[in-house]
Amino acid sequence: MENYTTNKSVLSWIEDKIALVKPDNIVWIDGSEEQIEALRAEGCSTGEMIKLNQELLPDCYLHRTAVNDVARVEARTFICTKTKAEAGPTNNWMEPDEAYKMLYDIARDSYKGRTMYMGPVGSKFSKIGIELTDSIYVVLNMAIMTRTGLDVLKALGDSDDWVRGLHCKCQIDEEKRYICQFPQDNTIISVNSGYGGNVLLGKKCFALRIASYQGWKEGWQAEHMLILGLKKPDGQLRYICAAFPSACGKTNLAMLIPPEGYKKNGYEVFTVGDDISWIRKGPDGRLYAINPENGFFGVAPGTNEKSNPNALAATKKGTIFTNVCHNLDDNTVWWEKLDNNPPTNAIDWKGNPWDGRTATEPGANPNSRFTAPAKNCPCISDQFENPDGVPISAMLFGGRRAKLAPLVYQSRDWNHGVFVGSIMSSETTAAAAGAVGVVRRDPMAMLPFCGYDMAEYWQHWLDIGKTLDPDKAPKIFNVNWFRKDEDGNFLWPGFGDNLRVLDWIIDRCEGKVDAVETPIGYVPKPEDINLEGIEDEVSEAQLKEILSVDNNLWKEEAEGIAQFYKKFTDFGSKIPAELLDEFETLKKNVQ
Ligand code: GTP
Ligand code: SPV
Ligand code: MN
Repeated sequence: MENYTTNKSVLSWIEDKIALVKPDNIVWIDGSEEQIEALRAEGCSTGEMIKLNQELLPDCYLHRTAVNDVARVEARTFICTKTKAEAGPTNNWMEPDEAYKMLYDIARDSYKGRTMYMGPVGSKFSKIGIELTDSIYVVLNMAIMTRTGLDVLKALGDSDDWVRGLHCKCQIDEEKRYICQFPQDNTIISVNSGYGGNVLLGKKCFALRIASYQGWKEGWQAEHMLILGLKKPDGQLRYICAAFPSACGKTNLAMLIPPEGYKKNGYEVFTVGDDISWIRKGPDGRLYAINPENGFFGVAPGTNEKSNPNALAATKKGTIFTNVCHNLDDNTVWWEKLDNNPPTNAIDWKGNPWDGRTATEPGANPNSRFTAPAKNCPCISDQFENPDGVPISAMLFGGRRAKLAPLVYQSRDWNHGVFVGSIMSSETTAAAAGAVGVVRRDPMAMLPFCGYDMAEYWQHWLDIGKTLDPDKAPKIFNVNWFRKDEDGNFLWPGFGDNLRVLDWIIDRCEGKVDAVETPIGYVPKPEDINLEGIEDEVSEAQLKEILSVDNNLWKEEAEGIAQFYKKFTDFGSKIPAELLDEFETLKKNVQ
């Protein structure tokens, strides 16, 4: 091991963990293509990975997780801070010593007969972590999702500022599945899962839960936000960050294809990130965002040539598919809404024979995913690797609300924007285990990902705002692509047509368009949302409806907000006074 690093904190932590889990073999991941190729071959020889048609899908593989292990497990995710108060009312909490003991008992000897893979992950500019795992699938995914390799160890030098990650796939026992974050020890331990967000420890565990805590201590922010660049006909680029809960449209918005008329006029969208933003103030006083990831772990179902051709193109090489349907006729993959030709000779995500003509169950799991290299994406931004990040003009919050929230509204100022983020709510999706379609509060889309007391997190947002010149601060908006009519049909076509809303948002940021003041903020005048050339007809009446604000519904909403805030006061958390003031204003406004 000393050949790779002489860093004492790294060596002693790893030696400790080797003594705990007792692997038969130990492999350092150096990030080389040869090593990755050898691991793919080994994964295929054991059946862990399935090699797909290499002519149609070069370097692409399929993996199926256990049927009870297909989504993040929020009920089994813990923030292990010294006190319960530090974790706040919205997180599960465990006392760190107790948690370590329980996790080490599960992890003890669990690598016997297995190989331990050790990969340093992270980027030059950002943060460094090392994940120990006994899963080739995890190694291959991490090699796509992060900048992995020995250069990272060199960059770390002798520092002990790195995140320790231990993953034990062990036996898949749901009752012993735990995803534990120890923000005060820069440590993550994940046991008894082999699925995405539970085990790719660089993603939600590090880049959001641990990083949000680091950002709080160090004066920056880790957010569940996409980053896109919007080029307008004037040739200038503006950047937008958007926080939507899991499976609520971040990847789709980040890779948006402008409607024909817009394209002709010179509009273009570039993707900087599709899931996570690290945000800090730049020397010019504006907020800048980087994407700490190197790939996309995207929802497969619903991705198609029309909804998101850029994401689809990104999956054509070097991609790992998880829990999709395997088409045996041509050894490719399929998922619901990929096209209208489901395979007839296939294996479904559970590993059973599947025929699209007669099937009554989906061929792909609703939370099946692709892990695709960011560089494959046809619209990847030329700023993707810029270590300084991109300057943010607007921040968007949004979720799935069938009735309440209008298509778009703008907050009155930063503090009101933070309030709008704090009261976000959305219907749950298949991205997390549990019921789907239930409305729940998900502040800033961070409910499952905030590594400390959410009330302190809101305070952190407000404190950042205080350091910003209001002229330079991003403007904050809320969007809702998911308003439905009485029959349950979406009232807004969404996808590429969302550019019509982004266009208004940028014009608002630049003071180029008026708006209507409502009790909840500023909404567009209907005539300022350009519907020219829209394919799925949106009538004037329909547009008026989705821009409308119903005071009665908002009065009901205020009760929901009061209940949610009460959770904090009951727990002993301190909701910032600014947010309580904003709440009073809202209640007065909707009277
Ligand atoms: P995570 O990776 O879980 O964080 O999800 P995400 O926020 O990146 O969501 P994604 O873009 O993958 O979209 C999830 C689902 O929402 C897919 O089924 C999409 O088809 C659907 N979706 C995305 N954008 C829109 C939209 O504008 N309108 C409608 N109606 N559906 C959308
Ligand atoms: C999400 O659930 O928000 C995801 C997928 O992006 S996972 O990596 O599983 O968290
Ligand atoms: Mn996500």
